[in-house]
Amino acid sequence: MSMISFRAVFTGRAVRAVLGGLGGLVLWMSLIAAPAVAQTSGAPAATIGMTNTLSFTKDTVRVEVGETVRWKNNSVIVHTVTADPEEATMDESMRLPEGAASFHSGNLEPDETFEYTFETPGRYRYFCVPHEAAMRATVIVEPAEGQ
Ligand SMILES: [Cu+2]
Repeated sequence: MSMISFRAVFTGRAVRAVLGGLGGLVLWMSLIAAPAVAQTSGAPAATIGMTNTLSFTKDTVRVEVGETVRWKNNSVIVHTVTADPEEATMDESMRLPEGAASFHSGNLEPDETFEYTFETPGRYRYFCVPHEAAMRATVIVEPAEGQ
């Protein structure tokens, strides 16, 4: 056996060993993760962070009617998730689709989360009350599959 073919065989075995190990790890992780998924039957379709640099981590997310978006304050300052004309001081900071309900998280302290389930399709432009001029983003809600 030449050195080259020996190496190829050895490498093949090493790769299989690593893949086998990964397979076990993935299986183990899926076993660990399964109960958590089952507990939160309304698991969010999208998760958006809120940062120290006054931004939402995703400018735009797309979900379907009936799906939930979760926001998490990953920063050390208070933020809100707001699409409520009563809270807005600028016309351009928010927009709701026709017939859609408004929403407002109230103040979210560091590490707090807010979830909202969208029941009306359309484009939602929302903002953070303390940082209204800078901190805005969009959720696009599409009709549920089959509608
Ligand atoms: Cu903010």
